[in-house]
Amino acid sequence: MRRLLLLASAALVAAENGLDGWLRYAPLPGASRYLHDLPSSIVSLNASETSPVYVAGSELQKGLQGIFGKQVSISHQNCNASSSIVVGTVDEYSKLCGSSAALPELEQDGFWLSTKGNSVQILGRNERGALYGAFEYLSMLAQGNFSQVAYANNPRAPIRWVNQWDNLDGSIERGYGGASIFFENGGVVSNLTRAAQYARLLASIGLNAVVVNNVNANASILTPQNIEGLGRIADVFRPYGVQLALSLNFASPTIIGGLSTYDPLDPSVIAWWTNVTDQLYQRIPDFAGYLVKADSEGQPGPLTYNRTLAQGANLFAKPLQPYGGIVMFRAFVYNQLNESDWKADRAKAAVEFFQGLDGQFDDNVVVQIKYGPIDFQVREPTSPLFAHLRNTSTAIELEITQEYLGQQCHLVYLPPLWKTVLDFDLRVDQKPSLVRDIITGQRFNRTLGGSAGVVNVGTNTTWLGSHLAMSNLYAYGRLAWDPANDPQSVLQDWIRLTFGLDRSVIDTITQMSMESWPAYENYSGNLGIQTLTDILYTHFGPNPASQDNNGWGQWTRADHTSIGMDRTVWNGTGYTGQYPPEVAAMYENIDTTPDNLVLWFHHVNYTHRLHSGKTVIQHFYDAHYSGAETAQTFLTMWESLKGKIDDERYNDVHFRLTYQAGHSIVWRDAINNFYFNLSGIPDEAKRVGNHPWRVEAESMTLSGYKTYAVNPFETASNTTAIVTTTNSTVGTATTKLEYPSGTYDLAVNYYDMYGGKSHWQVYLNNRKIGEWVGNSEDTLGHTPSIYLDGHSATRITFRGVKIEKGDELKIVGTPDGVEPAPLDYVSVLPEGVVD
Ligand code: GCV
Repeated sequence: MRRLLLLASAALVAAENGLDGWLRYAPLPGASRYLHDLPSSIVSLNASETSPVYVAGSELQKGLQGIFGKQVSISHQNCNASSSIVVGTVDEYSKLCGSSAALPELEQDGFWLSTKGNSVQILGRNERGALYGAFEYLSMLAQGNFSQVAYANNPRAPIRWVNQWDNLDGSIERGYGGASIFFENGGVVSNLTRAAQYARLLASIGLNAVVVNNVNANASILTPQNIEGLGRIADVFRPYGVQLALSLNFASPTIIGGLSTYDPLDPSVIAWWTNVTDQLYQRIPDFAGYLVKADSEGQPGPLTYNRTLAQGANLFAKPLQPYGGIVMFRAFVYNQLNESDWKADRAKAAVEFFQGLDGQFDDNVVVQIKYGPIDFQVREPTSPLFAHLRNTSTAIELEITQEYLGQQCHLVYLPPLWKTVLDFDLRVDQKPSLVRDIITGQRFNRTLGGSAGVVNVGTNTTWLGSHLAMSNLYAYGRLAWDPANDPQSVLQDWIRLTFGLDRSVIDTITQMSMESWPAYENYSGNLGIQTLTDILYTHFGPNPASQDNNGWGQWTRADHTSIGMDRTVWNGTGYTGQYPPEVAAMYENIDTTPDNLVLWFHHVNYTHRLHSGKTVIQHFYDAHYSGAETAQTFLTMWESLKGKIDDERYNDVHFRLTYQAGHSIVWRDAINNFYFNLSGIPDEAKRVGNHPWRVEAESMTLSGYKTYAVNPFETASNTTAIVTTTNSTVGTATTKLEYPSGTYDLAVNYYDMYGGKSHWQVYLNNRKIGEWVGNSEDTLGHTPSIYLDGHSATRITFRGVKIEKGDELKIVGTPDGVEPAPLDYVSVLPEGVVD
């Protein structure tokens, strides 16, 4: 019988910095009454300290201590002791403790968990399976779930990998949580404590390998000194059942090997890679394999020598094969294109490069495919390549790091986005063909397959740079284990483990998180047009024009009358024809294309009416207002939790949600201004370009400030901001406020660039009501921008300011470095107005 602890809200808890993630083992209020029902000893069936079974014993001990304050001893024999937790492999159990005949068949990494009274059995098919079982049991206890259970739990796929894009100098490509925990100054860091802690977190959600270096790989990762360093990382991973894998630079034989070629069929190249692989296995016997980005974005590959991508992949597969290693070969291969060619389409590239190669890859090659055909956009249709590789193993590549989705400065819970692809039915051969069944190997009878998640944790104690972003990592693991898992129920497990069992905490964070991806899509790129972020710079703030007039192929083809990519077969790029017939027919016809992807597949007038009844342009306007409005509510929802979450995490999250509320307005206005300017079609609700509660900085009385035409124009209200006249002049902007007397929120929109930390002060009738510093380069965890633009544009709000009609508002800006204390506008907001 399931017994779920219903708990009164926990009193204020001690400050937490996030380092333990969801493995806090926080005391369970009121749990003392269950103490006598708990096991009083642990039997871990392996006494070797580096074995996952040993670690499982220690975790169980730590968990019982933390959650219940109960001290429990560990032994390594006596497995039939009553009131104990026995943890080990099935084989070891049979050997030491008698028969395990009653157990169901387990698959690799699977486990059996049974709780009967105070006797608990956790048996893995292998050692890490036992550790996974221990973490599952602890997860139940930490959530106050004392159910009696007896079940087997097997992963749906063997590949449950994490990709880190860490560089040897310690920087991380698209990382927003600090520097690398693995590398610095060209080699492996000496202190690997964080690497071990990371492995612990990953193991607790069933993830089993980490590619530790960037796919844009530096060949010197393979020097003898670095192999030794990698060996040390593998040593700290091993007790958690986490294997190490490496990204390779295809041209390594020429870069560090002294060869004159990297042709994959050249015997000297084959010998070179065989030798490197042997060396790696000598130091790291459980080395997981290689990840290869070849012939993509300037990375070298087999095409240089007119060899196929399959020949390139097999070059690595062969030396790995005797050791059981795997090659993850990325399908992210494309060329620059010319937009004046109506039929050119980057989305077609992966299928064009790979479809003819199906069946030519060695069995230990897995083609790693990004969820959509472009690049981790806010919404993409499922990559059609999943339908083409029937005789090749595949894995889906997801991005936990929020490269195009707010870079951990916006709350965006990603699993609902991932599920649009995992649950998509490609209808291969007119049969059910869910992507999740393809990647797990079930649909095409492949033994390999699974998921790769780009995570990019760093040295920040929050790992990803934001406490709430950790739900994405947790959920990634749970979905890699079983892609049929439900995003909301996984999320709620994470909330209980991370923030406790208070009902209002669970409900509030659930609501915010589940609304976050739709909100982000609403205030960034709608209807399948892609994120509309600046694809030529930081991938963070708005810049719709950056999509077009370049060779990257992320085009919108927006002009004065129309927008969208025509990807039909009859009139466009022919991309729809890459899907199996039923799906192709759905997307080929605009009447059967869902609204949320209409601009991905069709080029239409702004006045085209959607299934919803709205025109495209009005949908843009409405969605942007609604998305930004929802983002304001995240902050107020979070504030309702004050006192229920420790101050350290409460304040940190509060800071980020405040930022998001402001930046969502920057997004809203930039995109709306851009398309209003382009189309000339007014907003039916008269909001766009009409801001009754704003005072433009350029219309204030200026001293030491001058006007500045912002580029892109749409990222400034009225296209203009003000900056100090020199980098050392203090600027003053003054105005009389002519609003009816009352209490308002006073919002100031400004630009916080890197390269300086300007200081602003706000006065009302010469009484200072607030001040702030432009230090987002330190606080946001991502590189903002050196310009006044949609990345640096931000807002600060002073709440509940009493204003009399005719009061004088003065803002004093002191520049710093190259940052000229830029200001865009002031909003005087009555309650409930978001302007
Ligand atoms: C690691 C996008 C990202 C790059 C990334 C690349 C890839 O283009 O912006 O930072 O490179 O994808 O996935 O290889």
